[in-house]
Amino acid sequence: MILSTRRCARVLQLTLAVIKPDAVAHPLILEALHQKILENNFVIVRKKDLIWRRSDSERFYAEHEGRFFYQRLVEFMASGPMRAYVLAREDAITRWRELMGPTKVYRARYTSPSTIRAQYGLTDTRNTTHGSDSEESAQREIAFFFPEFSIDQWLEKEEPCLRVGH
Ligand code: IDP
Repeated sequence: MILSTRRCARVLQLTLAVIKPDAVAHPLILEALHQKILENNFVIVRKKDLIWRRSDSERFYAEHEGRFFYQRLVEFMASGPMRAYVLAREDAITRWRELMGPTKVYRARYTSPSTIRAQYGLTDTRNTTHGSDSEESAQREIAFFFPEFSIDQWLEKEEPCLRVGH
């Protein structure tokens, strides 16, 4: 499995996590989300702040083209700075999605009030965070945000187990 390694006694998995423009716009929320990543024992493998062009937004969310929220979504995601992370830990993909909570903020508030989207989300579109939903999408999305990052090289050369918990 390309996104996991068993070398370090525990199985580490990579995921892409993104803090969306609505949350980056508020320094205290950005800081709270960064702390949440650390408190949940993710290794921050890579991190970058970036701003998308609309064309980036359209490419990333191409699967949603035609949905009623698509235009709103692509405009929003290109509306200001974002912060992207490559994160590693055991079950990173599931764990980050659990922390985010349901896509729709109203549902998150009702069913999972302690999740990120319930606590900080503004609307169903402005819902604070993105997280990959499978190993295949993590691989594709990491390459989209971090084209200079080689997963194979990271698995081969770096020793993430030494940094778990930092
Ligand atoms: P996810 O982000 O939880 O994986 P997706 O269904 O992949 O959910 O949707 C991508 C993004 O599109 C969401 O995070 C949200 O910003 C936006 N979105 C999804 N569904 C709706 C909706 O019903 N109304 C408005 N925006 C939506």
